[in-house]
Amino acid sequence: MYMWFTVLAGLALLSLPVITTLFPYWAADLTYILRSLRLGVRLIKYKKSKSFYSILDCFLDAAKRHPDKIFLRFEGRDFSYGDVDQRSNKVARALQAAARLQEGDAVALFLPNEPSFVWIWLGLSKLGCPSALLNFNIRSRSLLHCFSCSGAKVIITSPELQDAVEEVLPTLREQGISVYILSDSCSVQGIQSLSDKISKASDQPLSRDLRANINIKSTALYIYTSGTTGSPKAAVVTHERVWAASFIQAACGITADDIFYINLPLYHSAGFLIGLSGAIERGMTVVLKRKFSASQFWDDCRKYNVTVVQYIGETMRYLCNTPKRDNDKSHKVKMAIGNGVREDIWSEFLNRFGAIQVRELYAATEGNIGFINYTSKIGAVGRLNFVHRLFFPYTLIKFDIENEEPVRNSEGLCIEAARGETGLLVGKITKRSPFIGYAGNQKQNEKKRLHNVMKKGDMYFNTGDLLRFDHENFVYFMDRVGDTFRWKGENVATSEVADNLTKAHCIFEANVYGVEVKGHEGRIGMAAITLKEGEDFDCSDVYKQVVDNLPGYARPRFIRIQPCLEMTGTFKMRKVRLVQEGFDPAQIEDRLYFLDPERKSYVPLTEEINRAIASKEIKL
Ligand SMILES: *[C@@H]1O[C@H](CO)[C@@H](O)[C@H](O)[C@H]1NC(C)=O
Ligand SMILES: *[C@@H]1O[C@H](CO)[C@@H](O)[C@H](O)[C@H]1NC(C)=O
Ligand SMILES: *[C@H]1O[C@H](CO)[C@@H](O)[C@H](O)[C@H]1NC(C)=O
Repeated sequence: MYMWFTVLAGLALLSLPVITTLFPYWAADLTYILRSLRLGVRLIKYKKSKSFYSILDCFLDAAKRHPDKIFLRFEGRDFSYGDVDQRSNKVARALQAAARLQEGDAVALFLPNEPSFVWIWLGLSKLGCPSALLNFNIRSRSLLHCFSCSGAKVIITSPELQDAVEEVLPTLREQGISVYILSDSCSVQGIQSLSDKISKASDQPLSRDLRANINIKSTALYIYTSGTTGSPKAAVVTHERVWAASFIQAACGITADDIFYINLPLYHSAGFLIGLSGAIERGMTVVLKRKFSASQFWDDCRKYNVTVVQYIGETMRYLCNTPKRDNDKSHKVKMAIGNGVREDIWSEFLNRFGAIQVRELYAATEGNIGFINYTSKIGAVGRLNFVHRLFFPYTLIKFDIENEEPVRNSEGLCIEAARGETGLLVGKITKRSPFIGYAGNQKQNEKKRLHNVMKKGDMYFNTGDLLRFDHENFVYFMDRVGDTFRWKGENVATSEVADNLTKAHCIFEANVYGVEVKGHEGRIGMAAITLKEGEDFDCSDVYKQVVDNLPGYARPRFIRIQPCLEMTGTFKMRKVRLVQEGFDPAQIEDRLYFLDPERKSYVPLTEEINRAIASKEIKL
């Protein structure tokens, strides 16, 4: 394989001008292929090696190599690699003694984004215990649900989350769960202090024998899906998956000298796997934030000489919405890694903050397929690449939006979508690209598997995402299945409509969805929006924007103005409640508008209009 590529590279160099004209992206393709191959070879080495080399071992090596190098910078305090190593030894010893943890016992972390998150996870790894990374925003039943999915018998929390834990404490105690809190003492019965035990414990290294049975297929973490639709599920993340995600920084060309800014929650795969684990893999310095702050973002980058930042969902839009400043372009940030940025914001971001390479990724925590946009194509989430496809076979199949299932031919097999056509992304489940699934949720696991896709008897992972491949091999994310809706027999991609809406000068954010109307097939377009500061809703401008750019069936007939949009912890918009609430002015306190083609404008949605819609006097 390697030799073959050397030959290919040689040929390419010989005929550089020709190749560049014919294949404008060849250099980026080749760099990426070579980097990926190198990383692939490393992963194979880890898989084959007798004593398994985990991300923890990688951290220990880094701590040995450069104990004094700063690993974490947080709110004015610095923690070196050596320091974090010792702290995690103390954690491991304290928990070993107090909770009698054994290799393989899962432990739930219910912690804010603080450095202690990192050394507690490392300490648990030293005992061979997987961590379940609970979202610190969840409460009560949702918290119990997520906790019990992981099968953990121990939960570790911090004083600022004590109230949330106390709320579910009776149930935890009934189930015999041990609860530890990061404080020196705790007077609540059923919650044990942990900080005092950690400070008393020895910082001597722990024996590798404690985790002798961990291998590349063992569970390293439980990471929860964001729950944009329904309750969160615990995705099982194996050590193999941790490695694969940790390589993303390397694949993007990030080095040990870079400084990485983590402003995303550590309980999510972007912050934890791509950010933190990737930083350990590189042996670099991380600037950790308690939470994302648009107003502090660039000042932090300047203060700490940050070179790589992460973004997710709407955060890039928030950065673009901050007041313009003279020093917008003075910083050392050269790369942004993330996912979910829309085309308009991407361009605005580059204009405003300078030539930053944006590495838009497409991947799901539990999925078996991912893309990186490693060229400089605005809007694309990645590129088709035959090597990638050879190792990780995937395809786009035709999808029936109305019935929410793949289209099948007379033999019962799925049909590949044409180039340029939107289809459902499915990844073949193989030994190399397994689907590990969710903890304790066989029904959900089965729902994500598709059988008889290209051949009888094959099996694919259903990503639930609609993508499009263009003729130049660029990959575009279109929508989530379930977000796209049908109206008048046409499919409406909500993300496209939202992009068009935010072009109107008064609209800041738009969350587009389809709502049912009595007596009509399908769902009609509706948008919940927020307005830019100091702007009022401009009925005729928004009307013009919508009518000039969107076909009739895709135009949001209803607009709901909200003070803020409901987001998940990872800055994705929630739609479920909005869809349920529909457009009844008697039920909704927010201002509602209706697109009135006769008045050529949006008009306030009155009871009268609502009645006329119900009685079909107004035709939709
Ligand atoms: C950032 O870089 C400048 C110039 O290279 C250096 O003087 C400064 O000390 C650095 N700041 C930090 C926080 O490392
Ligand atoms: C606006 O909608 C049209 C039609 O769906 C689409 O082709 C176009 O890409 C959208 N514009 C933006 C900026 O997304
Ligand atoms: C994708 O395109 C943008 C456009 O600027 C580019 O800057 C970026 O580097 C590309 N993304 C990736 C992943 O390389």
